[in-house]
Amino acid sequence: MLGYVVVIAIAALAADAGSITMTAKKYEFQPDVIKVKKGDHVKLSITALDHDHGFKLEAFHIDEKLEKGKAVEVEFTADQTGTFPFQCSHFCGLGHKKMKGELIVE
Ligand SMILES: [Cu+2]
Repeated sequence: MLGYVVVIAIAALAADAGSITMTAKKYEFQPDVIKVKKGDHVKLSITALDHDHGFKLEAFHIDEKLEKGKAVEVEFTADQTGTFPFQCSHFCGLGHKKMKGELIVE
């Protein structure tokens, strides 16, 4: 019985989290601006299309490698307001340093 209650609670949490689909390719993330509300449980599903890339969102201690063609789930709680940069953290070519975006938490 207790197990059943726990399963329902997890399902409710998952339903609460809006999932954002993102792609990464030379040299951009799409979308490159993400807006969420403070307190949101954010779930990103990121797929690198053309090359291995990386997703680094330092303010939330996230640094994930994105293997080409494989969707990577990144989850965190947006518990602070502000504008936070994210960038590619896996060298992918000449434009690598320009491959970045912003997370806006309102
Ligand atoms: Cu890169």
